[in-house]
Amino acid sequence: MDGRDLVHSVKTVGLVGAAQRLRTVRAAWRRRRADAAGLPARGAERARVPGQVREVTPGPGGGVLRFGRSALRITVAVNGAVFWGWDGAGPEPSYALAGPCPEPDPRAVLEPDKDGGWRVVAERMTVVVSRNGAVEVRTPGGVTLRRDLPPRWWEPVEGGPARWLQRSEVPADARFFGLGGRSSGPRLRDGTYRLWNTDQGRAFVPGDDPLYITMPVQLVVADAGTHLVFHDSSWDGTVALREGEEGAGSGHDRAGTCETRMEGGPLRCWVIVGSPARVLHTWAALTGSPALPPAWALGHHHARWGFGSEQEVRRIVAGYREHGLPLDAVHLDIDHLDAHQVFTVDQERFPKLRALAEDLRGDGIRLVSIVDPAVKAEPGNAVYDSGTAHDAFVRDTSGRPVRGVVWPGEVVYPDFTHASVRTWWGTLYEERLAQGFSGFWHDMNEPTSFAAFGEPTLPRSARHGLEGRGGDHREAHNVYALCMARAGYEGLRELTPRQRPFVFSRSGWAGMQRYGGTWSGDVATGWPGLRASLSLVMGLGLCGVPYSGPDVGGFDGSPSPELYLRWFQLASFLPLFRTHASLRAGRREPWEFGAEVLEHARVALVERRRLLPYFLTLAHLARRTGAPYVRPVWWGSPEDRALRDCEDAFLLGDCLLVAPVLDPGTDRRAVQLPRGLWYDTATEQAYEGPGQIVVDAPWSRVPVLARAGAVIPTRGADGGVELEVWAPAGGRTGAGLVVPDSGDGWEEPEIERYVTRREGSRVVVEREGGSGGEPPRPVRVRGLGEH
Ligand code: NBV
Repeated sequence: MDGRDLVHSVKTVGLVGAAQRLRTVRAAWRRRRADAAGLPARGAERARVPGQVREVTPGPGGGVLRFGRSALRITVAVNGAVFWGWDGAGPEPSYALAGPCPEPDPRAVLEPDKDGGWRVVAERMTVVVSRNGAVEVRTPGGVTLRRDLPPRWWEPVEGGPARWLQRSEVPADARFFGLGGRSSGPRLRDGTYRLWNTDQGRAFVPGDDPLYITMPVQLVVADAGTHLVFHDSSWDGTVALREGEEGAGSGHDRAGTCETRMEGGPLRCWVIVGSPARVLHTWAALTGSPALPPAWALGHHHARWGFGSEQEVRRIVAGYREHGLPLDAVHLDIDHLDAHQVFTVDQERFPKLRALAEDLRGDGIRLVSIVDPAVKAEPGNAVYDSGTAHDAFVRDTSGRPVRGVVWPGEVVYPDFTHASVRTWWGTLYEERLAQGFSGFWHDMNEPTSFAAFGEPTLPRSARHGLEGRGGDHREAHNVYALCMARAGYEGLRELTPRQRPFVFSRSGWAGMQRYGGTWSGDVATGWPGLRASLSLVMGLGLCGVPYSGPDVGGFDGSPSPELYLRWFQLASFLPLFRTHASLRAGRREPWEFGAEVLEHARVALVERRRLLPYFLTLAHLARRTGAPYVRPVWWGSPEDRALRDCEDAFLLGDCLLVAPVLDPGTDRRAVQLPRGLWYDTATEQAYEGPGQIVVDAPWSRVPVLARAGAVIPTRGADGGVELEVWAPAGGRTGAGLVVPDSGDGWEEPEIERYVTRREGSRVVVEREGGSGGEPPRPVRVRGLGEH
């Protein structure tokens, strides 16, 4: 590190100096004072339960049941999802829903049940309400998937939001997944999970909870069926989960339990029942199709905190080129900004950013810019001045803009829960586009404010627009980043209407997939961090956010060559494949870990590029069906308990099963196979599932298995799409989809469907609906040696 680097590192990494430290103390005091004045103590509370049912009014898709002390509205929607809300709550307004609430299903009717209860019979489930307000979701065959006990509220006697508790039971064999991005999943074991988006302020390890993205979305998988439940309230809360236990021999089952507690907001929820694929499809219909990333965003990204200068960017990019390592995007962190102000380039160190962007573009590399929400509170700062003119910043109860502390020092925060503020913010990306940036990386948007003590966020009493309804930060906090993502995404749609925006955001909430993806944030360097980064991607996928990935190598340390390589290999099969470097993290380029790592990293990068058409197909399918690219191995057979408990492998689409190496010193590993025939793609050896196999996992690769009959679009030597076909098992057929897209526009490529079958020792591949049946693409058949 030379002198310049040292100065630079103090500026960017060390943050600090006494002045900044003092600011964080002041900010913490300010937050405490603001809340003391702006949020009266709750005082005495009155507890309430619904009481007995008194009157029932059937309506379209369900109806309203009036109890002694509450009312329950139930509606089955045409898409098969069921909504219910207590105390008259309807499904709108909602930050999660993509648009107006779907129409009720006229076939679903409310009818009397036994013991004075009522029920609504829908196509995929029956909802039974007991006379004292317990709500049970059953399969059409009558098996219980979830039983919500009568809820309980605590209302401040002096008025104000009611806290509530919903206790639920699920089958003894059920497993819980979801709740946003959790470090200790994907299977959520017994424990209490907080619903409050949080920057831990340091690199996180498994067990750290909560993290940047929390959402009250659970996917519950049991023998009897799979269901998703979403409590549509953005308030702070907790979810306490306890898996059940099946009675051995003659013993009784103990049900699994889930206790959802919220500090406020309506007690309302959506439940979706069906196969995992159907559930995610309906969830996407409700909360919005995942945004389609531009093709380049499915390549390899490299981020660095502290490039420090244009020359350094060019040096690193040249390193990738010289070592034959494909690179598709470079992410510039806060240090390319002047005094770390948002939307203002540091002219001294990046005087010719536009030229740099053009040169990189010529080499097929895009530039991605970090965007933090906080705006330096300094008259003369153009963004601050225009935000002030737009009345864009969050205010306290006495009307003063709320101040926090982040990189630039004292900052103010745009109130993205205002449509007009989103529109204003969206226009600011024009400056970034003019600098040549193609994509946007939203950071620090939990939102984070450094504080010497207490919570690192805005005061809970801070006022927000909440789409004209008005409210405070207790309700707006969890949707802050979601609304920022919307501002960025919609702004880019206006500014570059012909291009698919690329926005990914550290924080978010249910529905964030409409605007883009996310990444792991600051995962700790170490083997546990590697595991946590897979947990995040899988958990988020099951909450409807299909595009994410880790920061290879983790945030805070120097990974061993083995750890770096294994992380690299895992990430090369995840939707966002990003390596991250910083002055804190030390060496990070593949050539810094020795010749062996370099060679294996190159193989992983080349394979990623070869699989690009497959990733693009998965991106299109995610948009159309809500299915994540990365799926748990039980995706197609949730009733297989061994698969349900398998957390160290995943399906990449329908065709591939990836078994990453998550532990040091591994050169062989066990893989739990779903049913069917699978080929080890390295050896072409075939294995019959279901069951466990052991396969080689040398440093050179992680095990990847292909499903017999799979048709996988790959990139040929000439850049065109070729089909890699894995021989179907004798007497069986196979199939695959190709969505040919290599761009960043809105054209809707026609989906190509291929079918394949065995004819003796030959494998025949035909395009469905195509002329003459023959596929118009080169075909490479694999896996024939084994049968
Ligand atoms: O902008 C600096 C970092 C960034 O490199 C990282 O990827 C983000 O997750 N950012 C967090 C702020 C770090 C605060 C310590």
